[in-house]
Amino acid sequence: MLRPTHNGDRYELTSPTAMPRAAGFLWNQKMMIQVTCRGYATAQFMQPEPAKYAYAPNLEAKTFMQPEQNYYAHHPGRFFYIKDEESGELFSAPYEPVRAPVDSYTFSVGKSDIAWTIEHLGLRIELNLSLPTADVVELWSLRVTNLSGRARKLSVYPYFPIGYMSWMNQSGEYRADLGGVVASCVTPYQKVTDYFKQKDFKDKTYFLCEEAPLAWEVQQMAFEGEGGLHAPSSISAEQMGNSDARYETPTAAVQYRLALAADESHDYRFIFGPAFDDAEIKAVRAKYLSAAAFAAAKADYAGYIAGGRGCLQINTPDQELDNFVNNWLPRQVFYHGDVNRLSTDPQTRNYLQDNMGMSFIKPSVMRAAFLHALSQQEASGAMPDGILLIEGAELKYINQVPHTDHCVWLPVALKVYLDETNDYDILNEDVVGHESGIALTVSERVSSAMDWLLQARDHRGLSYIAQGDWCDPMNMVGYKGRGVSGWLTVATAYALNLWADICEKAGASASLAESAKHFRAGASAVNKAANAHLWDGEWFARGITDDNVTFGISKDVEGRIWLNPQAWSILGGAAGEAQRASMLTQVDQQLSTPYGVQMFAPPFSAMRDDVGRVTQKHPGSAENGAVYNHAAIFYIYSLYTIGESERAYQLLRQMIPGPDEADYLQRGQLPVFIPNYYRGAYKEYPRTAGRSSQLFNTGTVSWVYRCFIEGLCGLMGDGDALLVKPQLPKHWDGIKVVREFRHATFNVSIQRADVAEIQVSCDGKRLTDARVTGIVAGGAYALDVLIPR
Ligand code: CEZ
Repeated sequence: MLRPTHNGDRYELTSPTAMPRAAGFLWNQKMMIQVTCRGYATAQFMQPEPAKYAYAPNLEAKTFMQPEQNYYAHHPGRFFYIKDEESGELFSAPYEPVRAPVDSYTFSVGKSDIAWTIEHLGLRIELNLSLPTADVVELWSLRVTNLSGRARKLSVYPYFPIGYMSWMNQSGEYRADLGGVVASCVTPYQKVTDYFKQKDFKDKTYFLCEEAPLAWEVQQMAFEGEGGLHAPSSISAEQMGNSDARYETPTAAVQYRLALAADESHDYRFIFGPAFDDAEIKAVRAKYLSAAAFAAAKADYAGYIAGGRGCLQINTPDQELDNFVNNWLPRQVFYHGDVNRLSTDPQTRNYLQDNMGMSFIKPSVMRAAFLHALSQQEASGAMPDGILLIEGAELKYINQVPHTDHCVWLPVALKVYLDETNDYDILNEDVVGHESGIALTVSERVSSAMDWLLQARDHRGLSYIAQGDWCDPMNMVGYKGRGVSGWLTVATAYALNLWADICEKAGASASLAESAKHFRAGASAVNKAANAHLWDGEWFARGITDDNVTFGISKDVEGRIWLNPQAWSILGGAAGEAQRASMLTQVDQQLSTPYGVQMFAPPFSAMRDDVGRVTQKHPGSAENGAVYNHAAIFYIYSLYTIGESERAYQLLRQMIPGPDEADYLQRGQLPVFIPNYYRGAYKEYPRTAGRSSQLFNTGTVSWVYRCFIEGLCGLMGDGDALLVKPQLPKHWDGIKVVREFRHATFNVSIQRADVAEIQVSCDGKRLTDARVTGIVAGGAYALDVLIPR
């Protein structure tokens, strides 16, 4: 039912009903589209804020990409009806809206295209969606092949609903001069100032046909008639009625008559997207709407996606795992670092972690992003809630709510970059403040951010939370100005220690040595405070509210134990060995599920107004006790840092759907990305536990990649060396790895053997310790690594 194909380049699903929300996604620097196996689509483009060109049938609020998108009959999608003109039989590809059971069905997600092959009524329908690299336009091709061995008479109807564009002005018509349907609207507004902001918006949606159709419907009501979407009246009729839409909901549906001899096939091409005016539509047609232009655009786009290939190929006893890590994981890491979730003001923590992942793919992108983020640091040393990426961008939505954790992510992201590149020169780079105009070096700025964290603490030495920390919706713990975050406290210690490490490594200057001492001392004070006020006996508490109530502790009935304080107390050093042992046991007992580890448990069943809106989310969804993968990967990473390889690997594997069929069905997702969460509430709601959010925007993936590279394979940069410290799960005897590092290629074989400690040979020569030095760019090295049984 489900399998990787084309040497891992594609992933196929052969049922439209087994996992109805299974989807693939494509993006370029201006747009993204997620399409389900059944044909529903969610697309947005940047102008410069995210906008739509195919709308829901009712007015949609502007919002971020949602988890667990609700698809309904009139949801935007891309559909193709096929009618047998002789028998009157009807079906649609990929599957919606007719939902006719078909003879065979394949949904095939590629890295740079999404395709379907459907066979029914003696016909084969092949659909393909691709994007160009730099324009906002969907490239659709359709091939109809007659497999029936006799001549056939068909009608073929692409149907691309456009939806409710605007309450002010919307219309649509077939434009013979442009060769397709063009719908127009005025993006609704009320403030005069918005007129000036919006007057250059691409308020037209076009659907262009390479071959002129016989007839069309541009008015949604006329298209459906009394038959509804399953059997639209205009399709039951002999010929479509050539309607237009005049302040009526527009649609793009066209009709072709097609006579096919036995074994004959016919190709169609269509383009769909937004435009400002007719001239732009004409230009996009000339640029893309031909067989040759499609082929060229596809090749170019495939090259662009291949640019995000990553630095690791693994060959382990688990082929499904290899497939994900070698093919899909770096693609998702690249997506995040390349386009920052297509936002103009990414949350600072997201921006830093998404770019952190680029250290493994295109380190120069991470470098530039890091400097850019620092240029927006406030005079106090604080980092803003979001990073503005373009002139005129504004902090919106969640970025208008004060969160106190943003500084933490600076040394976290920087550490990954430095280990991967050894580019310590970045520390001396001048960064001019975007508002102040003052130039400070990177190390001065990071130090000032660390000092900000040190002072943003209460009399007990615990970190204020304001209206949120990493957990966005934890907005009422500290809104009165007193509440503190247990996670942020131990995370502050981690950040300070990391920065102290970096200062020490950077060495030479007396002032860096001084900073290292200062922040090391700070970290230890913070950890002391954490232990004095947050240790609950078997684990660390999540925080203390404005009214001095400690929560996330054994006596809580809901939200009793949270993952983040445990994970980061391991990383930051607050937890001693005995504490770690009891925390790990409690996490195993209270938070583990077959789909990964829950962010906390038990989930909240009702509002707790001294914690905040996180408690109002549905139990087991998102931050309310889901297997929230970002939190899970922090924990996994922390496990690798203390050599807990077994636990780490088990959880890492559980983050990827599969490999058995029951697991795929429960998650409902193809293993082509990691979603931001799987439903939790495993004890309370087992029926829905494990279900994927299908949301591919998540800070998780850069950490997952890091865990595979530095944790499992143990091939991590350290100064001018490559450190070799694999942590394979017990049931593996060995693996093979190709690791690109510092422009050299390492072919690594890792094997269990009768050795007491790790032994590394490089090109046949035994190394005295497990570090490869003297790496030459362009070189190729063979590493033989023996690890204890
Ligand atoms: O957004 C993510 C944030 O982008 O939630 C994470 C946070 O660390 C990321 O920076 C954990 O809270 O506002 C909400 O309630 C949303 O649910 C967001 O918290 C969440 C969304 O899933 C968006 O991707």
